[in-house]
Amino acid sequence: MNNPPTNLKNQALRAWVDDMAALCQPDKIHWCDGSDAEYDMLCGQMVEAGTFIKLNEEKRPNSYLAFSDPSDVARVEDRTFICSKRKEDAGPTNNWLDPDEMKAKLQRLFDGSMRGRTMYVIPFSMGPLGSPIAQVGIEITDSPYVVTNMKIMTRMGSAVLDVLGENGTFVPCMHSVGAPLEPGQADVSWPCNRDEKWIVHFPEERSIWSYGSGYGGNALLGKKCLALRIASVMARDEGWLAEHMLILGVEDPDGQKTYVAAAFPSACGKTNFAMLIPPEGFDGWKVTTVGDDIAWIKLAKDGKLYAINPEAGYFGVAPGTSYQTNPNAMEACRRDSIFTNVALLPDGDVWWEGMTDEPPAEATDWHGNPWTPASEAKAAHPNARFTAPANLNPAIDPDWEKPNGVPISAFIFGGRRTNIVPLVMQATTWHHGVYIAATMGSETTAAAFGKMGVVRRDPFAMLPFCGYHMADYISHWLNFGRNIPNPPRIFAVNWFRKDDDGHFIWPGFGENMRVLKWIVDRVHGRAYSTESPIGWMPRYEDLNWEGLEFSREDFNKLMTVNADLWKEEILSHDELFIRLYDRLPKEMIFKKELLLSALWRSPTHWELDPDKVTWNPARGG
Ligand code: TSX
Ligand code: MN
Repeated sequence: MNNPPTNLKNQALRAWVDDMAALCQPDKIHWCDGSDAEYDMLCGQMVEAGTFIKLNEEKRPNSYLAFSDPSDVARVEDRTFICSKRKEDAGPTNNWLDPDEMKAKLQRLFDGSMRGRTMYVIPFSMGPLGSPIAQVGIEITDSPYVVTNMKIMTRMGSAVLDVLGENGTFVPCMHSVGAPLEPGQADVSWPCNRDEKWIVHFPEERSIWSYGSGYGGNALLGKKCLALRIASVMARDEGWLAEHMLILGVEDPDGQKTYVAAAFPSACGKTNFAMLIPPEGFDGWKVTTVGDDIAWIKLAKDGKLYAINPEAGYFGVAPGTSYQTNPNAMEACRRDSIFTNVALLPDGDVWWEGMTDEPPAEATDWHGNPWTPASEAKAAHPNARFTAPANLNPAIDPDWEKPNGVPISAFIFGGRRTNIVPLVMQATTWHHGVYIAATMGSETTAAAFGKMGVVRRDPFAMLPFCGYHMADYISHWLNFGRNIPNPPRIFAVNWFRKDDDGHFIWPGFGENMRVLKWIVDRVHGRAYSTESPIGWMPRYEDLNWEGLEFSREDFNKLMTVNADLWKEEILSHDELFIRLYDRLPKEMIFKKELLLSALWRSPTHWELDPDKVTWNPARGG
């Protein structure tokens, strides 16, 4: 029943697979070799089983569509646990259960959980094969959907066993959809467990157990579970960074290349920014993608930071993606891709809200029901995804698979804020940058996430992805900075400020290049900036406006720092700080006090000239 490949030399892996097979009692064990033949075979099987619909070979070559169970459409944060030995080490922002109790529970759940199914063993590398920054994981799963997605999203298969060798270490990633089949029981197209889902991490032993879901980050365990939650623990222990960041390269007309890494919470258009196309007025400038979601960053002997993208594909949100908003992503999923919960067109192609100006006359929605533009429900689920190979992105960086990574010159942190936060500013120091990142927030957009327009703090965009105490994470960033001789500059951006009529002031998308250029120019000492109470800011004349009509007045609307509102903003940081109180580094408190001091203005001035309580770059300090 168990036929391990001949290049399996790792006894620990052999023993673990034997143990898990005994526990889960699958009908068969399949060791994935990662070949195209294996991929085609599994896709064919899933077409047979009704999990996959083969898309039109002319319109969408070698591509498939899956509709998930309606109970299984997103990451389940309330079912996600960090089971460190001590609750304090998971911190107040993570769910926690005692690891021994959790293991007992998992043993019960996984006991016979794969009956009637095939157990797949997926060797995968997060990062280029053999890269000194990469990590090996082994995912055991009973989902062929997971296998095919892991083939796109990671370096997967036989070659990973060679990298692992006899004594290499790997992160064991145990996954079951939690839907065993009795003899003769017919399968469903999207097996999962509607009653129970568990996404569990054991940070001390660096292992992952996931039960009950077949969707995205719940099931493709290399991504959020390994590359962020477990890797963040490794990074803390070993002195590097595992970040929820895109990595992009900016090439200027002289051919000079500058790499930046940027963190945004969800729904801020991270993938769009990673694949930005410079607008009119930027002849000779080029933006290239290294990664769109995760960065692993190490300090090298030359004193610079080098980053790799541990992934090999994009698991991107489909709705809103179009040839207008992100042509490179559209090209990446032109072929060889898997779509989940988008709509099916009569011609065998896919569609989703925002893909075209005009909706199609008819489609099959993600529930599998007939859909027309008159239908009340959406055709695609708002969290519908494409799984696309990174090397199909026309803007892929030539060095995206460089084993030692690319040098990072700046960090950018962004959020979705309709007022108060300016378009762009630069932190004055590393610890100021850490403060900005620690207190970054995004306004809620969908009613599903609670009240509209409420700011949710999401430190470093890592709140759902940090495998330990968030205050220790902030300390780790401060510590890390202490060892860098000439650290990357840190910037904050906000594409989402609105005017009094509720309209976005900034056009965003490709026009963000104007901000990116200023950031790159600042890094190289080529751009001017002026001191505001909350950071360094460009004046109107410090950005390139060629090819865009954007007035000085509108720029001032984007950049105005209202002292009253900013004092409230900074006082509201206390809500987060009190939550993290017992381990919060003192720098955060000191910085908060200093920022408040900088915002203080003489009340007599306020009375004489209310305008003096606001600062904008036109007037300078
Ligand atoms: O991704 C976005 N970016 C970053 C692009 C590099 N989005 C989409 C966010 C949801 C995922 C944006 N939305 C951006 C942005 O910069 N800005 C906005 C807001 C906005 C939306 C529409 C328009 C302008 C701004 N204009 C028109 O629709 C014509
Ligand atoms: Mn992400």
